[in-house]
Amino acid sequence: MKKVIFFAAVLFLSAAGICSAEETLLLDDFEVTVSGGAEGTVDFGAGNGSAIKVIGATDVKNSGKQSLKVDYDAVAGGYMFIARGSGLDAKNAAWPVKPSDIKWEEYSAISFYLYGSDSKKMIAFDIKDNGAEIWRFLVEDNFKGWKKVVCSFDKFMVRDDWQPQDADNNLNLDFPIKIFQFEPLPESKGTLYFDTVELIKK
Ligand SMILES: [Ca+2]
Ligand SMILES: [Ca+2]
Repeated sequence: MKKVIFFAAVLFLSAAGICSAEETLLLDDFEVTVSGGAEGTVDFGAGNGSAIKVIGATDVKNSGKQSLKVDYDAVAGGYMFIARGSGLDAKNAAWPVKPSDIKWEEYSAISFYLYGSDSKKMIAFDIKDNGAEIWRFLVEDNFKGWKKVVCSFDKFMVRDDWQPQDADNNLNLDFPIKIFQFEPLPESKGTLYFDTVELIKK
């Protein structure tokens, strides 16, 4: 009997160890009434022939009550964006947690859940740093259903195709990060869901 209890205790402790091995901070769960435009809760749009529709989906979600559902048509030469964070054109698109309240030095990665469609197309995940410089992490949609995509800060590449006019362009990822955005890249068309954006402790 003692042996059984011992093994049970070992199992419990190792399970607890696995759980605490990855500490996370929930940055955004998309638990908002999704709207676009100047008063929007999500800053999204498309141009040069590409089109996008963004809504909250309660039927397909990873955490909370809903995810972000993105119907998109990304054509050659077109662009699109689905962004949340501080300082966006959409006034109500800030994360539930303030960027300046986060101890960024304690985290090594940002992650999100993607509900893939196995389209074999690429999706860009961009972050905007404290100097307005945009950094990019690329993900291939090569699976079906939910998957956690972990983007280590040291794996982001500075965007060389476009930067905002006020970007510091110092090739340094300056914290706090203020904004993240998704962009399904051309040419592709379909439906994706995003949920549960987190920071992962070192
Ligand atoms: Ca959610
Ligand atoms: Ca910078």
